[in-house]
Amino acid sequence: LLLLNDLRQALPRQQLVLHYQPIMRAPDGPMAAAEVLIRWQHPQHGLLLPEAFIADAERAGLIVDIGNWVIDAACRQLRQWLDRGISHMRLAINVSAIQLHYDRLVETLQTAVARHGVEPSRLTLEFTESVAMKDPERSLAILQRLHRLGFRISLDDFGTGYSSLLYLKQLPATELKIDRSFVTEIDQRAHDRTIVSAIIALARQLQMEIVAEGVETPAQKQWLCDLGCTFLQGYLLGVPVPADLLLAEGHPPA
Ligand code: G
Ligand code: G
Ligand code: NA
Ligand code: MN
Repeated sequence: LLLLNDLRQALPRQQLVLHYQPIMRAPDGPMAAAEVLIRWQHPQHGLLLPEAFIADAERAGLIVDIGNWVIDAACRQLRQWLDRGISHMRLAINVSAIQLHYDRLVETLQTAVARHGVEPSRLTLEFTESVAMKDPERSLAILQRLHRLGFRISLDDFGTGYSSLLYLKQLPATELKIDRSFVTEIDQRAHDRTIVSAIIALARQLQMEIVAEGVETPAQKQWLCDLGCTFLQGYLLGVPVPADLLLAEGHPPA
């Protein structure tokens, strides 16, 4: 409850910050994009991860304002990278169910890309299956609108939700992200390899790119590449870092 009062002040007090985690082209780069991950620099509790406050933000009706800030701040950062000649840079932004059903999401996104002069195709919007399955008809209509405007659509945590394949077929997704629960033991369990291989086959047939998340070891990476994964994300390739460290020496190159 105490945190919730603080959370209301987090935006006006400029305590929210964005970290960026590289998404690398398999097997060895270059960086294709970065996922935008929000953090809260709390004056007493230090740097808080989203699991400490996003659910509260949703319940308290703060997630739309926070989400709008994320979109604008991410576009501003992208513009800075583009101005510095990092011409291939893209960002992936997480969008929660409440944001998707907020009637001005499309407008907010259009305003942000126009303000900062970035093409919509430089933004990938990450939705989970459960987000898309909440009011499926309406979600589909919004996603189709975003897709027509040129935004890229990614289905996050794929395989953990309960969307039907029929629904998947209609989704204008450009990308599937294989949930890290299928990656963690991929080098030990033939069963997990079978599932990942099936997801990749499905994505290929539907002409979607495949991002594996939670890649932590060289053995996991090797299996994912052998199975045909096109992009990799995880601590092995790069942890989430502030913007100025993403492209710094020792971190994945531009
Ligand atoms: O950053 P971390 O690695 O702890 O992310 C945990 C979860 O928080 C992820 O599921 C991610 O989708 C979610 N998340 C991170 N940043 C944002 C954000 O800007 N908006 C929303 N809605 N969720 C986010
Ligand atoms: O998919 P989603 O957006 O929910 O997940 C992003 C979350 O995954 C973030 O909290 C990020 O910090 C975390 N993450 C990124 N790479 C790794 C990894 O290699 N291992 C683990 N355990 N978590 C990771
Ligand atoms: Na995500
Ligand atoms: Mn995910």
